[in-house]
Formats: sequence, C-alpha cells, structure tokens
Amino acid sequence: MLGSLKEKLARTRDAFRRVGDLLRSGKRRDEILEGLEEALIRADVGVAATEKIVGALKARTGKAEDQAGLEAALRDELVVLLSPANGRPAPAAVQTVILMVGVNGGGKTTSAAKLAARLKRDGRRVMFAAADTFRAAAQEQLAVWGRKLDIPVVKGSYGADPASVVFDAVQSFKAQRGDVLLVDTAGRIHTNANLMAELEKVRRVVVRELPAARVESLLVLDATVGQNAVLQAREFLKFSGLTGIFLTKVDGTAKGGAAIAVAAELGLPIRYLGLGEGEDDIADFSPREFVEALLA
Ligand SMILES: Nc1nc2c(ncn2[C@@H]2O[C@H](COP(=O)(O)OP(=O)(O)OP(=O)(O)O)[C@@H](O)[C@H]2O)c(=O)[nH]1
Ligand SMILES: [Mg+2]
Repeated sequence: MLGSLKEKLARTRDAFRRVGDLLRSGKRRDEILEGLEEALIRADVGVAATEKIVGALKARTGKAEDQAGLEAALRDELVVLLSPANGRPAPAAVQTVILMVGVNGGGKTTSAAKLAARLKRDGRRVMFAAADTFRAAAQEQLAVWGRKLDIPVVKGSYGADPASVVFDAVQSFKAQRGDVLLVDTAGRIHTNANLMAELEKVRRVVVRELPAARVESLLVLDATVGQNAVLQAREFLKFSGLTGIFLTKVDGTAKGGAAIAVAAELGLPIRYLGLGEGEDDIADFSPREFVEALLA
C-alpha cells in the first residue's frame, strides 16, 4: 500500500521536496524553521496549520536539536494534526448508513461506488440510495455504478424530495436486510442554507427509521482545490452530522498538503483517500503512512 500511495502522491511529494531539502540543508535551526514556514505554506498546508506546526517545533525542540531530531519532530506534528481527537471510533451496529455529502463535482458518487465495491467484496450486502434529485443525470450516474457493481439502487423521480427517496431506500434496505446503505446526495441546490436543511432532513429520516443503525456522514472534498477545500468544508460544518472526510483526487495533484489544513482546521478525521477514477482507487487513510509517503 505504502508503495502505491507514494506513487499516487508523486506531485504532492514534489511540493514537499523543499521541506525535506531544508531539513537536510545543514542550515542553522532558526533558518530552517523560518524556511519551513514558507515551504509548508507553498505545499498547501495552510497558514493556520503551518503556524501550529512551526510553533510546536519551536516549543518542543531544544536549541541544540540536531536535524534528524527536527525532522522526526516535524513528522510527529504532521501526524498529530492529521489525527483530530473527535474521530469517534465507530460503534458496532447491525446496519450502517453512510451519507456522502459535499460540493458538486467533488467526487461523492464515485467515492460512494468505491466504498460499495469494497464492502461488497468483503461480503456485505450493500445498497445505494440516489438522493441527488437536483440534477437530472445524477441518479443515472449512480445507476450505472449499480449495474457495473451489481448493487441495487433506489431512485426517485427528478426533482423529488431527497428525504422521500431515502425513506423509500430505507424501507427496501430493511426488507432486504442490507448491511450498508450508501446515500448519494446533491452537491448544490438553490442555496447552501436549503442544502444544509435538506441534509438534516435526510439524516432525520434515517435516524428515525433505523434507530439502531450506525449513521455516518462523509464530507467528500476534492484535494485539487487546495486551500479552497477548507472554505468549502466550513459551509458543510453547518450540517450537524459529519463524522469524517473522504479526500478525493489525491492522485495527480500537487495540493495534497491540503489534507493537513483540512484535518487541522476542521477537526474532522480523514477516513479515506481517492486515488483515481476506478472503483479500486481508494485507500484507508493512515496519518502516519501519509506523512511517511510525503516525506520519504
Ligand atoms: N483522478 C480522480 N478523479 C476522481 C476521483 N474521484 C472522483 N473523480 C472524478 O471526478 C469527477 C466528479 O466525480 P463525481 O463522483 O461525479 O462527483 P460528485 O460529487 O458526485 O458530483 P455531483 O454529482 O455533480 O455533485 C468524475 O469525473 C470522477 O471520475 C479521484 O479520486 N481521482
Ligand atoms: Mg454525484
């Protein structure tokens, strides 16, 4: 896994090359810390997270810190920022519902398909709810994945209330004793406030109809937009149910450093990485592995 992650992260690794070069430059500690600040910001780590990192390095490494010590400390700080405390361990439950939320084009539908393919391979009974009724083609896109992966899809009509589609999907899920229901939602409706209200309504239906189920909401964020991912995510923090992040399109972007900004500023754990357009292009996110791959 680490090998292929390193390959997929090639462009982000390039963006971090200056960080590694600086640490091994033989410069004075003060100079290194100063250069590090600029190098991290350029690598899309974001100003707030960079300040935390440099501040922590100043506080935790002694004046006489050798360079190897500084590099190890940087790795540790990155791992800490990538491991926010509110990543709740998922309680065991008979059934799980996963809501995919996020702005349009971020990768919600594709990421739902990736999770579904993997769960199915693990022997779980998986179903899709096509609750993106705002865009005419959206339900069909999920239906195409459903046919490809041989996974049932509950659809509604174009323009239907997403909560009603989810209600129907939940009934079918209960009747068929499914294990995991993946709910694809709209990335855009008329206003953001409406979208958040709509997501709350969808979640209320799930919680009411499946009180014993584990309900997760994954915020799907596109890594290629860099720091804008943080801005997009802030809007979705108004939705109460978020449990984690699915960071997509990490392959081929130099902006993967945004993962650090996203986790640090939103306080939400990154759970999965999207590494391509195919159903197998998914990796569980491990902060330590990610940092090792970046700075290897
Ligand atoms: N390279 C790459 N492309 C991805 C990844 N995830 C999704 N994509 C592509 O990004 C585009 C948008 O993905 P969708 O899954 O349709 O995004 P969405 O969030 O469902 O979009 P809307 O339904 O319009 O809101 C598609 O062309 C996907 O193939 C990824 O991890 N890597
Ligand atoms: Mg979609």
